[in-house]
Amino acid sequence: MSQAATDREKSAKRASDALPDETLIGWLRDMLLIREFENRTMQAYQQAKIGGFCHVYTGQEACAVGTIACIEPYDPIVTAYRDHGHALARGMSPEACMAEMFGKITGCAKGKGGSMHMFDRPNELYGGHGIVGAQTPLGAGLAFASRYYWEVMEQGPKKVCLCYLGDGAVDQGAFHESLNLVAVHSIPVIYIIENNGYSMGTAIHRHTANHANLHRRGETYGIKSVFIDGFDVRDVYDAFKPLVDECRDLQRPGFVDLKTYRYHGHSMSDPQKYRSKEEVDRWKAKDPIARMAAYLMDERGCLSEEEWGTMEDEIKERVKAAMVFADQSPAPEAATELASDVYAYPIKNLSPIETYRHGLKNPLL
Ligand SMILES: Cc1ncc(C[n+]2csc(CCOP(=O)(O)OP(=O)(O)O)c2C)c(N)n1
Ligand SMILES: [Mg+2]
Repeated sequence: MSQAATDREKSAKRASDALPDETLIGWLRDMLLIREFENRTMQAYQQAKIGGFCHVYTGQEACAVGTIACIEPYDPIVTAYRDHGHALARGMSPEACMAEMFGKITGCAKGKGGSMHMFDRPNELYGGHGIVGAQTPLGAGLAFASRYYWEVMEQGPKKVCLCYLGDGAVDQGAFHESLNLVAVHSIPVIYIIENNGYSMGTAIHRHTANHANLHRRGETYGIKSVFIDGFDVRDVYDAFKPLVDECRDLQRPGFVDLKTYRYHGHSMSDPQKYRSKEEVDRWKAKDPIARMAAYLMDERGCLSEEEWGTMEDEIKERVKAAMVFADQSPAPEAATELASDVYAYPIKNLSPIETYRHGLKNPLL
């Protein structure tokens, strides 16, 4: 370790101060990649290259990047439908992510999941789920399996699962049942509420009691719970890392109220009548990417203006290449691929019961 690095470690006031420059620059690059990726996603949607529901992550980049920086590559994660940022931060290639939205065979789910269902087994990403709160029992299950493998089967390392959900999911019954179960059985999952203040067009104070103290929801179940500023990637890392380490070590659950904001509408068609432009601008003024770039350039002094410009150019090129790849990739073959690995019944308008009544043979059986 160089003298400068040793000195920095000694004088570190916060955990992220002691990390190498490259790590922090990597966070900035990852956040920028997500921002640019989402800009191009919106364009492609407007050009009708992407169909179905589509929710962009712009504004929330520090949440996925900061939390994923705290875990190991073997730790499972699961999230809701606003999932492009998690997929990219977890290591999915922009090509696989964009091709999925274009409905192409080269997408992470062979083009059959789309924007809401990013899935990446090698990177331990288990979706992408469209039903609000549906991923919360799945997070409990993934974490239970991890603990079972480590403790009972004596296989693999101690893991911790990250389960992300929106503020709109905190009143779902399945979520409360999950909190109860993971507390009773000491299951190592951390529920991360990406609290962007809105559930579609409904502000959190209109649907959630004691919304200003969301972390109390976790405490009620005896789960260690923290509030974190999700607009500062360093704060996310510094506050989240000790929680991850403790939950992994003690094989216990955790709960985070991660305060953030989304810059664009809920999905691609949202006139946003429920909030003012001034409100959006107030949040944009605290932008997590601009904030991190300024910190690295002006305070930490490890990034020059020129390097920042080069990074922006490189990311633009990187995403442009992913767009070309997605555009040029083939669609799934209708005869062989389209109806495989999906829950669709291939005989149009006939359910299995009707098929039985009509005496038809189910080609899947
Ligand atoms: C069980 C269920 N109810 C309603 C919906 C319709 N719906 C889709 S997204 C959404 C809002 C969820 O907001 P939040 O959890 O805060 O996530 P965000 O979009 O802010 O990321 C709703 C109500 C749904 N998908 N599932
Ligand atoms: Mg929300």
